[in-house]
Amino acid sequence: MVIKAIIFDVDGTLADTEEAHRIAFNRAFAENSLDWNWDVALYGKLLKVTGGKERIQYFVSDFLGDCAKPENFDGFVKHLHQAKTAHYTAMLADGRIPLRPGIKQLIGDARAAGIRLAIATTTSPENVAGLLEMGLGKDWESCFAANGCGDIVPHKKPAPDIYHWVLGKLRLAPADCIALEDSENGLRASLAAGIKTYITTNHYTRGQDFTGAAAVFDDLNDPGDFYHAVGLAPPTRNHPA
Ligand code: XBP
Ligand code: MG
Repeated sequence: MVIKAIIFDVDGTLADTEEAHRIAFNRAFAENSLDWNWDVALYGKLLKVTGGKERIQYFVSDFLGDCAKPENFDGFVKHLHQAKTAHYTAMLADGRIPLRPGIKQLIGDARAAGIRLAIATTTSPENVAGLLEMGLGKDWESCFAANGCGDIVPHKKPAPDIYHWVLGKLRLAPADCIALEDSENGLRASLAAGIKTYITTNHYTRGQDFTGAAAVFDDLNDPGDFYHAVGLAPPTRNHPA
């Protein structure tokens, strides 16, 4: 199999971001005088639902009960999520969320090998831009042939929509690509799109069901294992971390 493109998930894969998301949610709740506090254990449960707006809706309906729903619930959720995104992008701008070890090297080596790169994520576009501008520099967008994120598709992961969107942009068949994901939701999305998928776990996703994954890695600290699994030449050099 000649890989023509690697499609990257963002949160949990390119960077270990969910703790920062969790803190940003809680800051948005506090500044809106809501006594909600998503601790690590609760957030781990709420990650069952992808998309920040959908996650807030899930929390209210399934954890607080519909009685907690304010008037104009959609507008309320949208406002809260905008506040949360402002807190999250501020943390990104402070350089507090680095790319995971091995990611920058993989991106550089894949590009050097002529492999196209793409993004398929449920997070918001401003979050992708903030993370990758800090991690890859101002011209980060030139690294990616397609950037599928947020609300551009009607159904978020585990639905395959975002992967179908990216394949369309790449004008490639699923068999020409591989995906790198961190979660069961992400794996179900990429497999439903017919894409061979590798998993790199984190503390929120370790222990999830990765049935169907081509391989599961704790991390890419030694990308040689990943390179061997996907048929890339071993890393030639360490790209600056
Ligand atoms: C992870 C998600 C996102 C983030 C929060 O996305 O499900 O919702 O948790 O980001 P992925 P937003 O793993 O697909 O990158 O609040 O912007 O949704
Ligand atoms: Mg993810």
